[in-house]
Amino acid sequence: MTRQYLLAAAQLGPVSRTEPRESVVQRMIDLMHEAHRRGASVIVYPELALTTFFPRWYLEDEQELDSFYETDMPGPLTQPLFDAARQSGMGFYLGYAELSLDDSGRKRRFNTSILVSPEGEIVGKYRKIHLPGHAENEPWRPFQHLEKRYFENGNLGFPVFETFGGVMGMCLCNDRRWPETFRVLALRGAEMVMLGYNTPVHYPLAPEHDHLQDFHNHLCMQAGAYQNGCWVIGVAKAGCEEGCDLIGGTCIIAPTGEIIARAQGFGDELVIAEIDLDRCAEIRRNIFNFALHREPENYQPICEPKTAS
Ligand code: ING
Repeated sequence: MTRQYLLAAAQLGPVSRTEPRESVVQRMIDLMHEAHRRGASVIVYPELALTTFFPRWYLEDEQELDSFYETDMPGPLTQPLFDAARQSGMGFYLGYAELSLDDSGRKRRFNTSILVSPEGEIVGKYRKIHLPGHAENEPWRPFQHLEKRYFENGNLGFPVFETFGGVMGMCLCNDRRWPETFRVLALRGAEMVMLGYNTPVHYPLAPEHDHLQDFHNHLCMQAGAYQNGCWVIGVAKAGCEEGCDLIGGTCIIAPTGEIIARAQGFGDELVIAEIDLDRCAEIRRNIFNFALHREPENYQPICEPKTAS
C-alpha cells in the first residue's frame, strides 16, 4: 500500500439491543462496498461496532452479557466482513467486545480493536486501557456506564504496527481524552491513530458539560494529532441508541490538527478523504521533532518513522 490513499471513516448509526450480528455486519459491508466504489483503501469502524453499547445497562444474566462478546475473530458471523474486505482489497480497523478463555479456563473480557490487512489477516490488536464509568450498578443514573464491570484494563500497552503504508496506532474512545495515548504511540513512531467511540451526549456526573461533548470530542483528537504530528481518525457509533443520544462528529484529522472531513448526520455515513502519511513531516520535522526537542532517552520509536528528520 502506498503512503497516499483514500481512507473511509465509517460512522454507524444506532445498533439496537436485539439487532442480529448479521444485520450489523451487512450494514458494515454495505459501507465497505460504497467506500470501495469511491476508491478507498482503508475503512475504520467504531468502538463496539457489532452491538449496541451494552455497558449502558446493569446486566445480571451472564448469558445475556456474553451474547454481546465475540469469542472468535473472525467468527462465523463476522467472517463475511473479512471476506468482503479481501475481495475489495481493503484494510480495516474494527472495535468489538472480546471474550477469551485463559489457560485456566477463566473468562477474560476486553474492549478490543484490531487492524486487518487487505489480505484479511489480523495484523494488530489493542485492548482499551482507559476504561471510563463505574463497576457497580448506580440506579440514580438515567443510564449506566459499566465498562469497569464488563471489561478488564487492556494488557497489551499501546503497540504500533507497520501496515497500511506506514506505522499505525490504535486506541478506543476514552483513551483519546488522555494525551499520553497519542504521545506514547507517536514516540513509538505512529503516523496515524485510528479510534472508534460511543459517547453519550449526557454525562450524569457533570450535566452542565453536556453541551460541550462535541467540542471536547474534537478538541482532544485535534490536539492529539497536532501535538504528535500524526493523522487521527475518529469514528462514532452515533444517534439515539436505545433511548441514549450518542454524539456523531466522525472525522479525519490531519497532522496539523485540521479536520479535513467530518460526518454531518447521526446514521450510517461514510467520511472519505485522502490521507498522505508523508504530511506528518510537516510537524515531526519541525515544531514537534521529538529527537531534537525532547529528552533523547525518552524517544524510542520501534521503527524510525519515515517522516522523522
Ligand atoms: N465513552 C465516553 C468517552 O470517553 C465519556 C465516556 C463520555 C467520558 C462523556 C466523558 C464524557 O467518550 C466511552 N465509551 O469511553
